Amino acid sequence: MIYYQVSIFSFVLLLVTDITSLIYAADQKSVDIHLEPPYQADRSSIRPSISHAQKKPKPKFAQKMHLISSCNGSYVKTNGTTCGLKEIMIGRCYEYQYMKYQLFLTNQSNVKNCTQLYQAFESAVRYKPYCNMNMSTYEKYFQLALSGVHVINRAMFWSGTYGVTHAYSADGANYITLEDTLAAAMANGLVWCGNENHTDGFDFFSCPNNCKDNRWADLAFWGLASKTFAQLAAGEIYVVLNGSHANDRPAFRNNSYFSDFELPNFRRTGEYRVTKINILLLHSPDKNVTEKCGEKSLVQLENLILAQGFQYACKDDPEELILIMCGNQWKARECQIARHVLRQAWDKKLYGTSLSKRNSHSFLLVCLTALAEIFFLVKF
Ligand code: N1C
Repeated sequence: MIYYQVSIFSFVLLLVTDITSLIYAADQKSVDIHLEPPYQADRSSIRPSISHAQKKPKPKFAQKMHLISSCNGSYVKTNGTTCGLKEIMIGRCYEYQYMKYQLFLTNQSNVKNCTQLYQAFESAVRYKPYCNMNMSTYEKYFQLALSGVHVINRAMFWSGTYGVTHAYSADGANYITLEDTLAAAMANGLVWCGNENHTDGFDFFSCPNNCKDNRWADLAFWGLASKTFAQLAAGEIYVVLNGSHANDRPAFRNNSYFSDFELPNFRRTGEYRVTKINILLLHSPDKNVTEKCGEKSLVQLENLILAQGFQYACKDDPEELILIMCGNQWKARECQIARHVLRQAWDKKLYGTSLSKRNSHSFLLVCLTALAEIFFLVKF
């Protein structure tokens, strides 16, 4: 009888342990950091656009919606200009200057007039057909927003590593990415397009995001943003690339924003020239390594960089970036040892001794209980 009770107790114990670890595993999955950029409605890819024949026809109710503004108090999700575009952009400009970077405490002369900035943006786009845009459409806006700005030794570029790079740059606290500049922060994640027939001058229902006859329209804002940011970078700069792309996609590829708008625009002369380009090549936990420093597309990139007269360095997986990758994928095979060593170091910091041994004892106890259970179930 006692054996029977012991078996039932052990069985329940194991079941509870199992369920807890399942819940825990599910929790972990939901917070994975991804190397790829998240979906961004505002930035068109440089890759060949989808042919118009492939596009789905608009549903009928959509045609009617076009007649009314979706921003009349009752919010309706559309593919058009973001409701409150003006207020959001001006608000972000104030927040950026007076809260985030606290410019009022430092360089007074560099504070921008937010209303004037928004007006430069608006006059480039309002009442203007989206597909007529080109790479000079937003020139005035970028000139105003970024005049007098130089990013020295802290500019960070990336390709195929959006999540990790932005976790690492930490909103400009460690490094500065394009999104950490005022010009890009004001527009990041927003959608807009002009419409000459609409009373507001914006189309709040639908914005095209690929113009069949003018690829520059899709690149007008973010292409120029990338180019301008590259021109502001000075000293040593950092580029985070992905060396574990699937389908043989190279870490450095033609037709990317980085290759088309950033690399050709780094300054080679003058006080604010770029001196050295540091490549940080990442390999995602649990994914295959497709390229390392000194291989394939990295050789091509090195040659381009040296030909432009910059120094070149490449490092595979700097430790601080491994920690960021493992931070949210710590179940990955490559992260297990790091996790164990960290636990020991932290236990030592907290308790002056490692608890890991104690943890492994309790694990042993669970295993023994399980064995005992099997033994008694078989026997009785
Ligand atoms: O085409 P990519 O990378 O080489 O572009 C990355 C490069 C960065 O250095 C940024 O300065 O260009 C800039 N940039 C962005 O800041 C950005 N945010 C979001 C380029 N693209 C950006 N996105 C979206 O990611 C956009 O939709 C575009 O198509 C992808 C490009 O990502 P990529 O191929 O990884």
